[in-house]
Amino acid sequence: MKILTACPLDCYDACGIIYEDGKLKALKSGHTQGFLCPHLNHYDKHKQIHMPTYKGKEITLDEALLKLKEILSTTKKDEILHYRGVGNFGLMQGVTDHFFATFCATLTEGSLCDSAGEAGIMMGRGSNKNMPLGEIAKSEVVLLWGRNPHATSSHLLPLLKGKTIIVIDPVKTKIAQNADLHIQIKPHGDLALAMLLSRFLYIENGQDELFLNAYASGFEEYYELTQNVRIKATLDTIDVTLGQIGKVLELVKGKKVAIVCGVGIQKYSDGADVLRAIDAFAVMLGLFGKEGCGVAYLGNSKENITSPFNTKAKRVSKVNTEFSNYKTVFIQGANPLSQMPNSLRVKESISHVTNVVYFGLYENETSEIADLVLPAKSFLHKNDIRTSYSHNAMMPMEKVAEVNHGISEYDLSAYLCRVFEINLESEAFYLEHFKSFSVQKTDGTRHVQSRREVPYKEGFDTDDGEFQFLEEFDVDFNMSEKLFLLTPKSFTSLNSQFNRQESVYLHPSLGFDEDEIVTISSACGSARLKVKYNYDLRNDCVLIYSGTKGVNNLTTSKHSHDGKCAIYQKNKVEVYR
Ligand SMILES: Nc1nc2c(c(=O)[nH]1)N[C@H]1C(S)=C(S)[C@@H](COP(=O)(O)OP(=O)(O)OC[C@H]3O[C@@H](n4cnc5c(=O)[nH]c(N)nc54)[C@H](O)[C@@H]3O)O[C@H]1N2
Ligand SMILES: Nc1nc2c(c(=O)[nH]1)N[C@H]1C(S)=C(S)[C@@H](COP(=O)(O)OP(=O)(O)OC[C@H]3O[C@@H](n4cnc5c(=O)[nH]c(N)nc54)[C@H](O)[C@@H]3O)O[C@H]1N2
Ligand code: SF4
Ligand SMILES: [Mo]
Repeated sequence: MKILTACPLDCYDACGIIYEDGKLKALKSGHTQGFLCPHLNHYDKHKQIHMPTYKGKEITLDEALLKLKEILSTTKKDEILHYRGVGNFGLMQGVTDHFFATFCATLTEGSLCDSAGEAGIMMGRGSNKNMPLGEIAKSEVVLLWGRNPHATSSHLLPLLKGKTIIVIDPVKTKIAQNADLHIQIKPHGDLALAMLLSRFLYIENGQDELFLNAYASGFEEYYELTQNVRIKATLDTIDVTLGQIGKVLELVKGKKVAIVCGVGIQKYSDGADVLRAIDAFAVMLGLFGKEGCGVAYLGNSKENITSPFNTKAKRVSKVNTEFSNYKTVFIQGANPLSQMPNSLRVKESISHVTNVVYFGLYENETSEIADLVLPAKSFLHKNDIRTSYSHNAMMPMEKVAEVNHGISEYDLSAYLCRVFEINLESEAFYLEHFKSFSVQKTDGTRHVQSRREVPYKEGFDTDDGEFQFLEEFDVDFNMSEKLFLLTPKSFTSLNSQFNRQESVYLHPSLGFDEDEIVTISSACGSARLKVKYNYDLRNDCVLIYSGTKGVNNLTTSKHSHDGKCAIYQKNKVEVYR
């Protein structure tokens, strides 16, 4: 029997999957194009937790639920924290928020991921409507600005064939190696580069005057602002040449251009300004509201969908959560001991919590320190539905089989709502609620209603319908002798899920031996890792992939200026034997 489902992972592609005879096969139609990535091709090889444990001892699920009830009823409500990540992107995952919010526990806000960039986009455009994959397919030029599609969006690759490719990335990624132009920029040089691109476009009279007069009339003032970027000194600092700027302009002028951005460019205090300045360059080129043109980032996957759950609650930041303020912390779909910034602070803070409850699929640093471990059911064994941040489909995720281990988020919430007398509708009610925000197309697929393939056709969503350019900026070049930390996504893992990396990647010219163990240190802490050579790196960079044990000993728990986002690449580092 064939059952249609979708990959649950936090990934740009949100692939359609067919479950048949115990096997996961990629949907042939649509962007999934018949192939999945290694994570899903080997999904069943990763050992999941089957038995609940309390203080390290296996217990039955019934005993675990009773224990959870006891923990929650003996903790003061303002000493309970619900910390939820996006290990699974299904919309039903939020049902636990309903229980905890109604129970008067504290929830989280902000993000470890994309919210600095999103804040910048919101300030400029008034909303964060994404350029979907289907539109990127129609463009002539694709400018990948800090996005590594071979690792994080492999279904973009077939769409790039035959197009002009420009890459701006401090790493000579696989896509950069085959690009028409690669600017191996110094990390954090993007704000200055985006402003200089707008400035030179204006000097060459290449701006889309018709578009600007209609939707972005502040462009002359913005041009004046860009004049504050000193050309020669800045280009030297960010390691970009005038020739490269000229080449970008030559390749994009008069073309259908998609600027495809990733999260690496906004892992800094001023991450919002970076995306806003890139948007501004796209605005100067008149790239909004037109077919095959636009800026793709992580859109809002829940745009045009209202939550059926009660989500009104006191909230604290996900980035620097003070766990020690709580007696009971319930962690769902996340591995904060590895993935939150400043791991040493996180470990210290969480060590004061009396009851750490971990609700997840895999053993990891967080399950290791948890008092109560509750195994979740995987996406194959529960009903859900998902949307995506890079396309507009709404995809049902039907249960493909029954298993007798683990518990779904809905069943756990139903249990808690029952014992604490909180109202909860049926699972089917909520799934129908989500579905009601979609329309079925003639080919049977569902799309989120009123989400546009080409957003901003009638102008922007700001108060006056016009794009709001940056009005001030602070190019914060950190000129210290220390090295930049790059901490991007690995091909082999999805953050801390699946096959995690164990090395630090360095350019051989830094003078360390391959396979030697080195110490990498920053203002926050240090990590000891084995060296692997990578000739594709600049020699002022140290690369440690997300999910590598110890990488977040090095990162700060400060927030971005806007968007309450983690800023993993803020700290510079040193390496020594
Ligand atoms: N295989 C795999 N896929 C994933 C994930 C995973 O862990 N593994 N994680 C998922 C998640 S949670 C997310 S948020 C997405 C993110 O996916 P991406 O947006 O692709 O994120 P990153 O890998 O962090 O960064 C992409 C590129 O930005 C570059 N970069 C870093 N710093 C800078 C800079 O200062 N300037 C410029 N111009 N470039 C820079 C890096 O070198 C890297 O090549 O991927 C999702 N998909
Ligand atoms: N150094 C560094 N740190 C980073 C990043 C970086 O690039 N570099 N990236 C940041 C980003 S962009 C992100 S999004 C975060 C991600 O950080 P986390 O949200 O902590 O993500 P994962 O490490 O993937 O852990 C997800 C967990 O969800 C659980 N899980 C999976 N499916 C289910 C399910 O159906 N139900 C339940 N209950 N649990 C499930 C799994 O057990 C898994 O351990 O990491 C951030 N941390
Ligand atoms: S590419 Fe992304 S969405 Fe597709 S199967 Fe892999 S992890 Fe899932
Ligand atoms: Mo992310």
